[in-house]
Amino acid sequence: MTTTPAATPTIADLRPAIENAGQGHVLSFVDELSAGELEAFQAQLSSIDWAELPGVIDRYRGTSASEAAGSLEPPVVSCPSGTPGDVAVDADEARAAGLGLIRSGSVAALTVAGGQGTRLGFDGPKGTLPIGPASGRTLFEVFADQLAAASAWAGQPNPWLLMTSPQNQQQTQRYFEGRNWLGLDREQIRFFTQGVMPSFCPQTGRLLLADKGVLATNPDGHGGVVRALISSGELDWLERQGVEHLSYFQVDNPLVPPIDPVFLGAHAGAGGAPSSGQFSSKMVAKADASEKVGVFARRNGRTSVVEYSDLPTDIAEAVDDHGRLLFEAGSIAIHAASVAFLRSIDEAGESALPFHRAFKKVPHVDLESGECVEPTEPNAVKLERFVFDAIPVADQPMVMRVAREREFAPTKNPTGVDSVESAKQLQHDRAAAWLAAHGHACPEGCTLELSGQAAWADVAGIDHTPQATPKAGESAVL
Ligand code: UD2
Repeated sequence: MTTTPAATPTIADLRPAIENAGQGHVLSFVDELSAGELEAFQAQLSSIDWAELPGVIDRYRGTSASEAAGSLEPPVVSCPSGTPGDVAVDADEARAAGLGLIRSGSVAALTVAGGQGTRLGFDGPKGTLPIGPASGRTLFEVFADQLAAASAWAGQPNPWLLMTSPQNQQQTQRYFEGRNWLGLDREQIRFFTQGVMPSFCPQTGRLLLADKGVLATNPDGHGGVVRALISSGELDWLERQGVEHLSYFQVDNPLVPPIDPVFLGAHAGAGGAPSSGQFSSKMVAKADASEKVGVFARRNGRTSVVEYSDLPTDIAEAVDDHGRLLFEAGSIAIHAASVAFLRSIDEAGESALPFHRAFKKVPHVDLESGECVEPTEPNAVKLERFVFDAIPVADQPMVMRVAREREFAPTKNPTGVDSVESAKQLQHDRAAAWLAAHGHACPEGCTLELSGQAAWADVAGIDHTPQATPKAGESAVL
């Protein structure tokens, strides 16, 4: 049976709601649009919640760009490797429980991949960036290979959900199609697209036009993942499949274990971990006070992440009696979340996931002249949600310490700190350490990388023999 798609509302249908929201000016040029432009504009306008918009704009029009840090205390940290001061977690018990969840199909991986490679000078979705130091594999391929190994071990395909943005949705999907789904089952991979928020003028609260028939918008942040999972029907789908937990990670970290049994087991409360199984996170000790990662802290008794740009320097630099940073618990943006918790977060709406605002330069159409204006100063408010704002809403959110050199290689810049170069070096270093742990030295001048199988075996605690024993000067995928 075929169904007729609901017709997009026309400008005449939309006009009353837009005018009631005080935004009638966005229709100033509709008479000049071609049929195609008009159709696209109508689709964009009908995706906006015009009833909710005036309230949101009023709440976020203020001029302060950073949120108050409030009174902060260090968080409770759990640790499977026994760091003094942390809550000890039995790694073997946690791993066994996590493997059980993976084998029973209760776990899906979730990558937030809405970002472009622009900051890296790379033209395309960030996940399509070549990153493997020995293989040249892309970020997506590195994750896919580990998921393939985990699925082969589990005897069933653990789903992989990828959140794209309207900007990179088509390109991302075409990339996977063109590469035979990176060796995974087609059915295993599920794309969904995040929403956008319109940019507005902080003085007048008016929306800006990027073109005569296009609102200026931006992706609604990785916190948009909760709404997008629901509006796309993916959360319903996960529930139907019996998936209970999502293993969440960012697209820009080639060292992340996409599915980590110890972490997932501890998240579910195994091994003595203090966790309600709603929302858990990994942390590494910050490299130094100025490292650009959010920190875990207790604010009004609730565990939270304070983004680095909102953390006052004196707090970032404060040390304890041993000279250790008081707020050393850096967020590496790896989380586990239960499907049920994400649904409850969406129901709580803005009180659970508030917007964060940024003041940006947004080119726009001048309403008088119809010309495009390139601002020289920030002229617009952009709103985004952050997924880590869900943490204080959870009953007993776990923060687990992990080894930076095994799990964190952020790829933000073309060279220098947190760059493509450093991410390649860190992957090599990790592979060399793994080779040494398997009784082989790393010969002079080698470039090494862990295969998906070796990386999965490592986190799953399974024996794995190196696929190759490299010779001096060689590149090898172990
Ligand atoms: C993020 C964290 C920072 C630290 C760091 C670790 C925030 C605000 N900061 O910094 O505390 O944990 O990562 O590397 O999260 N994304 C989307 N849609 C969006 C926006 C972002 O999918 O609308 C994805 C993006 O593709 C990437 C990730 O979210 O995978 C991180 O986004 P970012 O680059 O804005 O955050 P960053 O690196 O400044």
